This record gives sequence, C-alpha cells and structure tokens, in this order.
Amino acid sequence: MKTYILKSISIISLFSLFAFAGDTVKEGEFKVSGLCGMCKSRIEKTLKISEVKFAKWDKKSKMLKVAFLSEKITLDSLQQLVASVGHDTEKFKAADSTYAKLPGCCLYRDGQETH
Ligand SMILES: [Cu+2]
Repeated sequence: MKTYILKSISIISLFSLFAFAGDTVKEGEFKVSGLCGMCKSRIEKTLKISEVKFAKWDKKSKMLKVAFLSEKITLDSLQQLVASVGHDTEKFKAADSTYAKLPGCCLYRDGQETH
C-alpha cells in the first residue's frame, strides 16, 4: 500500500515525510568529514535508501541531518554506510583504500581537518 519514492524526496517534502503512518521516523545528526559539493552529493546519494527519509549534509558545519525508519535501521549503521564510501564519521573511519580513491578535491584528511 505504501510506496516510498525516495528519489523524489527533496528538502521541501521534509515536512510531509512525517505523515507516513506505521513506521517510526526518527531524526538524528552526526558529523561527516568532507570538503566540497561532490562530497555532499556522494554522502547524500549514499543515503538514498528506503530506510532513510531525509538526508542533508552541510558543507560548513560538516553535520549530516537524517530522518530514518528507526525500526529498520540505526544511526550507527548509517554512519557505517557513509564511511563505506570514503567519508569519516564520528564513530567510523573510512577504509584507507576507499579514501584513496576519492577525487583530489575531496581529500579532507590532507587539508584543514584533522582527527
Ligand atoms: Cu568532495
């Protein structure tokens, strides 16, 4: 009955997301290392899965805001997912081999950010 059309989710539709009945949508945020617009799209694209209703990363604050189905997925697993594409999070560090494959402009570890 319910069809989640994730690809069409935009910031504007954020408020309508909570109208979904049944599943508990939880909000959360965590820090994700990154530098540029490519990082942003990579991070947000990674979270375009059915369990995530909203994901927005802020380039300046490095904070990723998410809204997700808490019965199906946890904040930790979302952090792991982001780390799996090369971006360090608060709890999980991306594998060096994955990080090395990021485009030059995305290499946040070499720049101003240190952990
Ligand atoms: Cu980047």
